[in-house]
Amino acid sequence: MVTISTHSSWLSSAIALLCLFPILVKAVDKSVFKSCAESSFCKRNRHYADAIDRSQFWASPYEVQTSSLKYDIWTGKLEGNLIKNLPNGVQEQIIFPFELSFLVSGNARLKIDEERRMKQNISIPGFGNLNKQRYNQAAEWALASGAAQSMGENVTVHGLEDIQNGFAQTFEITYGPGGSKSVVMSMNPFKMDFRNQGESQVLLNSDGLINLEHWRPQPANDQLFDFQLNEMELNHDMWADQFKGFKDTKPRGPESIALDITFSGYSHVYGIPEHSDTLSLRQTRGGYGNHDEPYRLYNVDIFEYEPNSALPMYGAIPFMQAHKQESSAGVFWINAADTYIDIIKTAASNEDSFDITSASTRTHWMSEAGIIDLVVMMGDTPGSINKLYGDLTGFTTLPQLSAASYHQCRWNYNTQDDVLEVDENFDLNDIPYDVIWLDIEYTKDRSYFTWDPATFPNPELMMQKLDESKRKLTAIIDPHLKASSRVGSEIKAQGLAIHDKDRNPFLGQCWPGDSYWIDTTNVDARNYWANQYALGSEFAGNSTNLFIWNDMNEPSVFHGVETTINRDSIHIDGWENRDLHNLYGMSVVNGTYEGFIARDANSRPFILTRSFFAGSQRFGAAWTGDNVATWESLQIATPMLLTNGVAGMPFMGADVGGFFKNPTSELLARWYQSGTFYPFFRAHAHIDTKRREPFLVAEPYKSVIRDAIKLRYALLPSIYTAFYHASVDGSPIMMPVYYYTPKNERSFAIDDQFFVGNTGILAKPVVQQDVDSVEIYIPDDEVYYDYFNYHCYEGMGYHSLKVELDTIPLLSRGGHIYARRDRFRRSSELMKFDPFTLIVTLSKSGFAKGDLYIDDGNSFDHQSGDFIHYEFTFNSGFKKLMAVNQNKSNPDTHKFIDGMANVTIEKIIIVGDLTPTRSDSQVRVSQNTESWDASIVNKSLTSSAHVLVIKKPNVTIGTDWEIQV
Ligand code: NBV
Repeated sequence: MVTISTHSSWLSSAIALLCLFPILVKAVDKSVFKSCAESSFCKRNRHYADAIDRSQFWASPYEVQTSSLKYDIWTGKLEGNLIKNLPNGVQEQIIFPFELSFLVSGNARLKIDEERRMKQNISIPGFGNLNKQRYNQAAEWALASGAAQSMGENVTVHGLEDIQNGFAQTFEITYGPGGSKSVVMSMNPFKMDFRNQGESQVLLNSDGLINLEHWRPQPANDQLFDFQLNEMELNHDMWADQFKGFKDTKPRGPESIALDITFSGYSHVYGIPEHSDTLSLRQTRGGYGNHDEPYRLYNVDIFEYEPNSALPMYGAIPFMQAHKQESSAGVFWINAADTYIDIIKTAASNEDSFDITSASTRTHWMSEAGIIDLVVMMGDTPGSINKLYGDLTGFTTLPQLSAASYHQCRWNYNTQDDVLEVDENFDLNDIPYDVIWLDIEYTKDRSYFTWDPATFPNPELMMQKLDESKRKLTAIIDPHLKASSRVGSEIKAQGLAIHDKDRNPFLGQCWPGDSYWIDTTNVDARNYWANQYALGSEFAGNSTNLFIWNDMNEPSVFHGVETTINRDSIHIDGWENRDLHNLYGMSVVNGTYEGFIARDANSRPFILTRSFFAGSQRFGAAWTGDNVATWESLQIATPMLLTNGVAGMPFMGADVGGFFKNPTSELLARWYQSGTFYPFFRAHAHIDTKRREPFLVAEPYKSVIRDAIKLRYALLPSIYTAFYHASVDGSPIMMPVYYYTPKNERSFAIDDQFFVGNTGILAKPVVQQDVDSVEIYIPDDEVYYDYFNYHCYEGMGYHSLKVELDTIPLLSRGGHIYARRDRFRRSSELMKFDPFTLIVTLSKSGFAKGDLYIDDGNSFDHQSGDFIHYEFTFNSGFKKLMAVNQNKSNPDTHKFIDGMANVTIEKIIIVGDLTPTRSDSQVRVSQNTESWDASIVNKSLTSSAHVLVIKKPNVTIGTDWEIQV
């Protein structure tokens, strides 16, 4: 037993907490969040779309000023002005300078700003030190460094002189490898048509919905008619907003930007997380099965959210992918302000569409502030779009191996004895886990960067104990800082807090009571924040196995408007929160990441965040927030995680078991069976729920949960390999079915099953109560084998699988090779030198391939070459299994590679129709100029699948080898 002394003041604080926040256990109240009609800029822009009278001769009032066009052959950049024509009688022309550039990655980027605000030639009476420009820094946050470099190579402009001489209305720029991509620009009205191999893919302003609300002086009386409005524009709440008694002063007046983006010929679009909704996005203008509200991106604290909703959530990634049989496309809308997106699908015959020849998806993007800054991506497959998006915003950080393992959390483990007792119980019950978590109650009075001395008198000792089984601890740190605490007073005194509109530090309510919020968009505040994690500090002690969880970073503000901070609150450089709201959460995590790197530059940080933006994948994992212990919540988690994978942020999970309420044992067990495939696999529970650690659950559920967790550990080498792929090419880890079958239209909307990276393992976890069978969809003509008993399934379409409580419907697609570790220990690090098992599932033609990536699982040494990356192939003709290490570099450090020299492959399982060529009992193994025999155990486990097991081939990990069967 554990013998550290503790007190139990947590109980009284828990009771106090429940009395203080009874609202936390109610269902989501949708009226807390603005609908489009309640959000003035959305209302104005939707009105714009509806008010266009297409029966008349109508054209968008935005045209390109042909005389302004300038192309620079050295940078491949086109610059010019877009002119907004005002109604008859108003002489003034409003100028929006634009820039079209072609990036090294092969993407095209369009930026449109407003001349007058760029020159800061506007007055904001009473708000002198507010920034007068449109916010133009979202890209600096979202893009990986250097990603936006443009280049002239491969870029050719055709027909620009004809435009300038007035002989033509359109001209074309070709770009990309071999000039395969192009964009056709129309002058009046302004339109752009992005083409791949000559075919239109992405159209801008083909519906004429571009609307850039230009600066104008505030009229003395708001009700006065604004002569600067075109007939489609609505004069509605331009200078102030009221919502639920909250007043939003809008000192800079109307400044929204909107644009229609059509995916020509595409009937499926994906992405724009975070929403609790299907993978293939729905239409948003009403109709059966559709939403009647646009999807909204605005980071809020939406606890107990409901499935199938377009409501905003904790994170926002303004990236949309479109896919059809022949190709894929993507658009990244680099804007961090409140954003609504309408989606309309157009049938082939719809005459309303301009340039659209077949079924298409028309989208309408509306942001409250900022500039238009968007990147268009075109490729052959959905994976190629992930690569292009990752080239821009960065790829998923390769996590520590423990972070990819199983995490045990609850609100709260109350004392350090409690932590160590849970730790011990995992061992006593033979259940592996890697990371235990502490929620807010470990702090002294909810002051972050402190430990409550009554309950955690010796955190370093606790950390040491955990380290004995190579386990880690993650502690929560939120960005609201108790006003009277050390950090609270320091950020106030040093001017590092977010300020209110009157320039006082924004004082609001959160867990600690009166709180300030650190303004991590300010580099000084970020440095301050990073320093708090330093080793030797009062908080971190000397524990390098301490990780961090940044919660409530939307930011969540108790009693705040829409659960968050006022839009007119002020960040560094006079930017309003309205300008950058959606990236604030990422800025907090960015600071934490910097703190980790300062703590130990050669240890990979692990940070969990609730709020995220495009680019957050570079810093760590996220999860889907406060779900509920219901079957519906379990069901919707899969499409939500798939969506995040499509949108470049695959390191994501959902609270296993459901955060609010108590799950039944069946629901809990089923949730673990799903969760074992979540890239971020963590059980979590509200303070108000019953304890439900796996070892507490009654049989047979306990064994089912143990098996699910062990499956994660067995597959960890393959899951880690999937993380590796995500970290170099953006591949989703939980992979949507259509990524495997991009030509099979029936697979495009499937979101209740998925593949595990490139292993070919197809999972359809049970997410319904009390079922005895599931229908699993086989999306191609390949053979599939049951993962557990190798039974064969063939034929495209649905197949019925019998399920018991302990069944996870799991098939292995023919044609793949993946690795497992079949011995279990207490944590992933203890398995480091254990042997591997390889599974080879033969395709119908007798072929298979796959890979295995391994490194030390915690340092950055892999970046200087200390890793092993095997590529395996099984050749049907020669019946030869070959393993070739792709890492041909001569690494600076070989600590890891050297350490693997005695690690072996202990078993190879070849599934499929195979007759050995040499003998029925032996195979020939070759490695490092030596050859030897290994024995075969030939088993046909079921009548429909053949399995050949090679025992102890004894090849070691590191150099190439081959086995002749
Ligand atoms: O810190 C307490 C919780 C946390 O357990 C949960 O995971 C977060 O999403 N936190 C929210 C604050 C309030 C929850 C009602």
